Formats: sequence, structure tokens, C-alpha cells
Amino acid sequence: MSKMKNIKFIYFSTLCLFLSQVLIMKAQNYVQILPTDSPSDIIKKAAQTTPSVRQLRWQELELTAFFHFGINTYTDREWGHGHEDEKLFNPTQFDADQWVSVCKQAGIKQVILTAKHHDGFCLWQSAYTDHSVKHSPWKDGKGDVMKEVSEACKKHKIGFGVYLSPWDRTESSYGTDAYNDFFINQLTELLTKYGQIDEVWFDGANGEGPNGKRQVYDFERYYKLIRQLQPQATIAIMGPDVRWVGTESGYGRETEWSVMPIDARLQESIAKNSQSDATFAPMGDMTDSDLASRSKIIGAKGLIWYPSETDVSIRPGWFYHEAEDNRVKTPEKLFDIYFSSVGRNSVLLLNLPPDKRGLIHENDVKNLLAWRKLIDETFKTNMAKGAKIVSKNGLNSTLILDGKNNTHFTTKGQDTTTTIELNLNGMKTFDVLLLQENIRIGQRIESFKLEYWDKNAWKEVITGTTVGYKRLMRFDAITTNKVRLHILSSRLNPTIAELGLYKLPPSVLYKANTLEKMRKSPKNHKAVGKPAQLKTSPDPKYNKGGDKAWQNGTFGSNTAFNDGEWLGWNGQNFEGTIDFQKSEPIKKVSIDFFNLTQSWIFMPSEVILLASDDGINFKEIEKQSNFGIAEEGVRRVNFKVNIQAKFLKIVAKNYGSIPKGYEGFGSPTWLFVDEVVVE
Ligand code: FUL
Repeated sequence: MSKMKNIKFIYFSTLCLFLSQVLIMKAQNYVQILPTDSPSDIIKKAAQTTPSVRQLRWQELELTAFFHFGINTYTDREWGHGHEDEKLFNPTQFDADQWVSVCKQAGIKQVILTAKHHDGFCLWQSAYTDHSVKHSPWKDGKGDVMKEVSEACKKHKIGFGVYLSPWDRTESSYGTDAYNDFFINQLTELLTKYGQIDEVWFDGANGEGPNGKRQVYDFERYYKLIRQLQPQATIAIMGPDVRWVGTESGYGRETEWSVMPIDARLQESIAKNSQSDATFAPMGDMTDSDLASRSKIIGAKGLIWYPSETDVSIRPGWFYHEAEDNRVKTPEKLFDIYFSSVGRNSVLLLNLPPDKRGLIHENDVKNLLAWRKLIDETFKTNMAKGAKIVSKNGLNSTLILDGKNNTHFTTKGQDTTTTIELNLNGMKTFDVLLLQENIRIGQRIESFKLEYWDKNAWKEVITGTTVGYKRLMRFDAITTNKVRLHILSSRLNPTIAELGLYKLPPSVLYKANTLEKMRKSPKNHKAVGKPAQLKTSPDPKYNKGGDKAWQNGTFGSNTAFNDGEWLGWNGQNFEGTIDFQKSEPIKKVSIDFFNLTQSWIFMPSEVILLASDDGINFKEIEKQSNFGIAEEGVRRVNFKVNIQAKFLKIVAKNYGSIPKGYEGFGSPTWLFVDEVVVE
């Protein structure tokens, strides 16, 4: 090589190295906050934190499924004790192809199999335990569920993930260092024998092992192994790539950020993390109503792209129980969940538990496919298509309708607010808004508003907070020829990758029900501002609105019990007293409860209204009971009275303990209250 060529070559390779470094730096999904960073620097950093390649792939799946299958399917349990008789595992018509093809038809892009649940029973031929299919009569002990499901996924070209429970109630080394080696061995089997693995799901449930000991898991070691053997796999829940949304109800937060704060404990991990994306997991209480608003990230030591996954079962339990054959979620309920998961910047992980035969039950298949039809019908035609778009400070406006989520509209200069006006192609009727940000450059939008042109004035359709990968909102149908979207606040120049206006099919027509409307515009209510007292403070986790939130005039969300406004008691009663300070005529008292048995939240067994003139001697006015626990969501209990009183007391008795047939059987139930209205 001549000298000149040599210099050119060195220059070229240095440039390549530099560029690849820049690319790696750009791809980094976490960032350190420096002591010199001002609050506005931090907000900017948050707006520029972006997903890793594997996180982006995962987010775009939108719909994924869980298969909870194992020894529990045959013992009719949710959490097995371990050491079950392996002979019980005996599917008679096992057909992994049926599981996967049903998912494929439903538009599900990836499935996750419970290779081992807490009971320790393995669905594959593990060399490290006897508690597995190997000792079952199924296929003479030669069967391998992992193998059959992974092959079906390859055949149908959908992703395949594995759930391996860290908690193991059979393995004798559990609770000692040796268990980490055992776990690594099992993980290695799963990651080397079944081709590509796209997601590894580590459950947070960690109970005692057979020897009464709790295990200290060497998660960092597990992560390293996964990155080495299956680098494309996302590691979920107790992992660095995907976060639990915080509930198993299917209803994510209305405000859902994908960029989370990293606290002081992880500073060291950030510093020693040499890879472009994190191999440490930001642990913490994922059930909090606010994980990453401005006030939460300003005090952080670092930031990480850590998006939410919404796991929910199509049935009350995670495993198949014959008794639940008629309690499969309806297509309409699943449709609602779709809007509250995928439509709230999350990925849906819908559990479809195969039955004793080894098939997804007919009832589940029927509802699943009917749900798919509802989604297809809804998103068939974008009414915004062909619209003329105008935005004074906007760039690339037309890209919001190009059908691609990797191209986007944004604003000029430093503008963090904007208005996009769409002149529709004639009069259109719609009741769904779809928005997407281009998350490849970050999540930024903090609040937005949609308006429509009503003959001679602009009127509000709906307001929202975060958008993220996808936001879906429903409202009473509107007919108009013009809409405009205001971005009211954003962490940096907002982006809109896609905008859609759709019409719901008649069977799922959105009608804000009266209770929902009332809860949005509370009546002027007498009790607010008057001294109120609670006998027992709520659980600190569900007490963000403070002890007075049960009568502060603000109604908690209709879909999210963890919105901060709802107050929750575990195993305890609600007893609230209002002091009007003078005798008041009272005609009506109402109190709202949240009923969501899957999240262990139950209606009270009894609600009692009492009145007093001295605050000491209370007289019972009325008592109500037998509310039923089947109907989910917000439930209102009304008392129509005609009394005069200085003090009112409301007692709601906790349901008690979770009844048989419900997840968490025997545990104390939660009671959720918000809000008491006196008229
Ligand atoms: C929980 C487990 O305890 C349940 O059994 C189920 O596997 C669910 C997905 O995660 O933590």
C-alpha cells in the first residue's frame, strides 16, 4: 500500500470508528444526569432518551400473548406448591399449532410460554430436575412443550418468548447460592435448544422455597447470559428492557411515560455499563400512579427508556380452570382493554391459558377472534385521509398521514407547542382519535387537545396527556369537516408520526355513561371544604391525594384505581366522618367504589350511613349490602334520605378475604373509595 493510500486508509478507519461510536452513543437508551445539569437540561435529556433496537422492535409488536400452561392446569391451582405428582400432567389433544395459529389470526405478534412456573414443574426435558414432563405419561415422557410451541411459532412466523419463574417451590437448592447456578443451567437450556428467543420474562413473585428460605437472585448474571446467547431478546419485568405496567387488570395509566428515572442505587450500574443499552434493571414500585412526570425525573441520577407492558388474562385466573369457562372476557371487554393498553403507550400481553386437553378452549377462541374483528372494523378507514393540513409553525405536516410511524411532523425552531389544522375531505363522522409520536427520537408530548369545527366555532372534543408510541381515545361521535390538534405542552419539539380519526362499529359504540359524565363534572357538593376525618388512614401506596381525597371534589379515574385519587385499604374498613359545623338538610349521599377482583379489589360487603348532632352519638340512617362482585369498574352506592344533621358518618365494610375461584384466594381484599358526595 502506498503511503498516501495508507494515510487515507487510516483516516477512513478512524472515521468509521468515530461514526460507529457516535451511532452507539446515539443508540444508548440511558443517560446519566450530571450534578451540573439544570432542571431544563434534565427535561431535554429525557426528551432525547430513545429505545434500543430490541425495545423498538418489541414496542411495534403491540399485541403479544402469554400461555400459562403446566402442572397447575391439572391441579386446578394458580400457584402450585411444588413436588406435584408429574403423572397428573397428561394433555389428551395437545396441539401447539392450534395455540399459535389462533394467536396469528388474532393479530398477535409474539407469544410467551411458561416453561416453568413457581411450582418448578418444567415443560421441557431439563437435565437438571426430575420435576418435569419427562416423568409424565404424556408422549411416554418424551414430550417437550417448549419444542412444539417454538416450532409452531417458526412455522407461523411469530415471535417466541419464555417465562422462567425465578421462584421455584420444588428445587432443593432454592435459597442458597447453588440455586443461581441451577437457574443459569436451566436458562442455558432454554436459550440454546429452541432457536431464536425474542423475550425472556422474569416474574417478580418471590416467595419462600421448600426450605423456608428466600432466594437472592443473581439477576446480573442472568442478564449477561441472555445478552450473550440471545442478544435480540427483550428481558421483561425483573429485567432491563421492559417494565410491568403495575396492574394485572389490563388498564394502564392515562399518563404513561417510557422514560423513567434511575435512582441513586443504580448510579454505579450506569457507570460500569459498557454496552450501548442498559444491562441493569431500574427496580422500584411500578404500581405508583406517577412514575416519571417532570417532578419525578428532576431529582433522578439518570434516565432510561423503560416502556410498560400490560399483562392481563382472558379469564379471571392465569391458568385454565373449568369453572371459569363462562367467565372468559367478552370481545367488547377485550376491546376496551386494547384501548387502555396499546392505546396508552403500552404493549398488551394477553394470557390465553390452554386447557387440560392441551387446546385453547373454544370460548376463548371465539371471543378472541370476535375481538380481532372489532379492531379491524374500527381501524379500516382513516377519516383524516386526504385532509389538507395547515400548521403555522409546523414542518412536514403531510407525514402525519403517510402511514409510517418512522416519519414525522415537528415544529420549527424551539417551539414546544403547535396547532395542526385538518380540513377533512368533506363531512366525516368519527369517535376515535389515534396519535403516534416518532419514539425513535424520544417521547415528548405532555398534553394535547382535539377540537372540531361546529358550523361557526371551534369546540373541544377531548384532551389528553402523554402520547408515546400510540395513544387511542374514544368520545361521543362527531360529524364535521374540520378538526385541529393543539399540542399544549411538550418536553422538546413535539413530533406526530401518525394521526387517525376512526369510527367505531355499532356493537362497541362509545357512549360516555351517566356515571362517567357525572364523575367528570362533579356537582357542587356540600361536604367539600368541611372538616372530614378518617378512622383509619389508607394504605400509603393508595393515599397520594391525601387522607381527605375521599371528599375533595375530585373524582378518581374511571379506569385506573392507581391514579392517585382513589384511596385503598387492605383488609380494613372505610369509616369517614364529615363535620358540617352546623345542622344541614341532607337529601342524598353517594359513595363510589372500585370493583376489580383481578386486582384483589372488591365491593364492600355493607355500607352504612349514620348521622349525629354532637359528633359522639351516631344514629344509623340506612344500610345497604349484596352489591355483587361480577361487574367491574366504578360502582356508585346512593342513599336517598331526608334528614337534618351536623355530622355524617359513612362506614363501608371490607369484603373480607378473597373467595374461592378468584386469584389470591384467602388473601385480604382491598377496598377502594372515591368519592363521597353530599347533596
Ligand atoms: C404473577 C404470577 O404470580 C402469576 O401466577 C402469573 O404468572 C403472572 C403473570 O405473574 O406474578
